[in-house]
Amino acid sequence: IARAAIFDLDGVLVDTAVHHFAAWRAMAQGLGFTLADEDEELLKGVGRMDALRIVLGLGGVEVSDEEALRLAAEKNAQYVKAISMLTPDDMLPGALELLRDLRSRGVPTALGSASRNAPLILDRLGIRDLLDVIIDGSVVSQAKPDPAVFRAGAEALGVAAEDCVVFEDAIAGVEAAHRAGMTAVGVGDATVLGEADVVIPGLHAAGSLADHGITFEGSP
Ligand code: G16
Ligand code: MG
Repeated sequence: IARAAIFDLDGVLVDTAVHHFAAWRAMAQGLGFTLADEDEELLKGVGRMDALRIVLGLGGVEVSDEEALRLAAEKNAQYVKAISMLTPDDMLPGALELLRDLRSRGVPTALGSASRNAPLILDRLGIRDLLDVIIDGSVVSQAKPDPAVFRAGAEALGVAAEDCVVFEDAIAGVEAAHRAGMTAVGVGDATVLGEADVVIPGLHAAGSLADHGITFEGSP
């Protein structure tokens, strides 16, 4: 029986992964190469500068540190433009319902995201108050698969790692959860997230977790 839930943001609560990838694609195009559809998985959950290095590596492009910062800023500007138009309707199916259900049952929740844009997104979606603790890329600099972001979430909630369940859509995030000593629920494609303890297609299917022995105990 778990005592806390930690949520990744991009790809779990909201479908911003598509905007991240569109911005990386545009950057690659500008540098003269094309990203393939399957490259997206490599970038999910990975911090901004690490993701940039991966993209440049895919294109075989080498740049100075200064140019790397400029490219990352340019990518981010396009991404921020896209997420500035998010509305509460852009939450993924079941996300709002699950957050509300956990809140009503007194189960503490945290955000564990690599993104430095998390506060903007939470405000656009209007769900900041449904998360007890917010750990994002501005709080923790080590990127997933480093477990730091999830450890910080558990610590701030005052819940032991083994009592936390992490919801993640990224391979790097599932690995981070396991390295933190937590249960990892993969959200998305079971063939991609095979390392997770359980995989559900989306948070709308969170009710089926009980069949896999994952339940939450709150203190209402
Ligand atoms: C997210 C995305 C990654 C992105 C990272 C950094 O992590 O999945 O693709 O590179 O944040 O985002 P930003 O450039 O906005 O700081 P998560 O952990 O929310 O999935
Ligand atoms: Mg994610």
